[in-house]
Amino acid sequence: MRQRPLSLNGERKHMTTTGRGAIVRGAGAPFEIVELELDEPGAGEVLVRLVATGLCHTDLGVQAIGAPFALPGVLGHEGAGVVERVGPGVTSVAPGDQVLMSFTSCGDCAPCAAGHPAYCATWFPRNVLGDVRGPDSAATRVAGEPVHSHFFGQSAFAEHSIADERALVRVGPGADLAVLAPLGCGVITGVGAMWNSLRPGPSDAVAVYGAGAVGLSAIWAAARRKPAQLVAIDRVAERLELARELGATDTIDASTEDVPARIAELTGGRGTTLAFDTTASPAVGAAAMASAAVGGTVLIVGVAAPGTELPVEMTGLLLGKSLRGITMGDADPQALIPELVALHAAGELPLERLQRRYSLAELQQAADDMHHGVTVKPVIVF
Ligand code: CXF
Ligand code: ZN
Repeated sequence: MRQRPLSLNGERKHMTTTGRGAIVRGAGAPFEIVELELDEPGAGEVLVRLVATGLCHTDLGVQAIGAPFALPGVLGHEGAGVVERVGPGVTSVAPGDQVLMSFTSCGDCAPCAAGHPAYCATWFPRNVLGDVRGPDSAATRVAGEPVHSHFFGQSAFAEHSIADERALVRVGPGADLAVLAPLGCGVITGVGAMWNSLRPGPSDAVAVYGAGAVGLSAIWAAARRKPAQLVAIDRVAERLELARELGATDTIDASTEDVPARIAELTGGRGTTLAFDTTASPAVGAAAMASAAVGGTVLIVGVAAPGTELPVEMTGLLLGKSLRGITMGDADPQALIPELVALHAAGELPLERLQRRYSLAELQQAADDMHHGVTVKPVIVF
């Protein structure tokens, strides 16, 4: 990292921070490592030196289609690092603090006030569109040209980030940031689904469709509530093995087994009282509804293409079934992330089991490995 004063008329005005980062130039383009020029943190912003950033399928989805976040831009939204400088009005963190980065929110609207920042009235523009500063005051440039930033209030595939204060969660000086980085999105999304929404109890038969980072986090979280049954469904044997390690009582390999028939068999014909579908597949969502018990609930988290419809058999709903969706585990990062950090420190959250580490230069390889199921959760370590 280098910092040089920008001077006008010989007078020192402000610093530009430079360092390596990954940009995607357009839809379908690979991650490209370039020198980024970062502005000073503005009001409510924080300059963070990244230590690690996890990859999430949302990064790859934007890379593939170049939307809704505009390209060229800097993706990455599971950052972890150390605060270098804070902008005007920042009170919750100070230089030297270790922070995990999650999603941002306004803090003022009714959902934020009620403790549901994932349903912030301005969630989509602040997190998915980014660029909260407006076109004339870009936080990040490449060779003097603005590139889009503030993805999830952070754009963390870079050695430095101008982050939104509300995207940051302070953690203790001893916290291992490289291990904890994925808490910011994937882990809270899965854990929050179980602890904030489905809330399984001892009589529940729970199914989790898809054993990626979100599904496995959900299985771990559900297991702590000790449901009667906890069934993991995936097409990759190693992921089903991990699911068992994290507490699944049963597994179904969807590449070789008849999933509805196995669920019926495992639940004695009752079906699942609670199901969590991470696959973003309409067919899987519909099958989860068909396999739900009388009065059962299916919770959808996967991000499908806009306009995608989920076909639900209407008479099934008359059996008291419910279908709902969730964003970011309906979590308040300031509450849930410290709780998970403490559980990890106590040896109860084996995050390391899901991860493989890569350098920034290996980011495209990490993305390809996640896409092909080589690793559940790649983490870039700077
Ligand atoms: C998603 C959740 C739904 C909208 C876009 C982002 N979460 C995390 O990657
Ligand atoms: Zn994500």
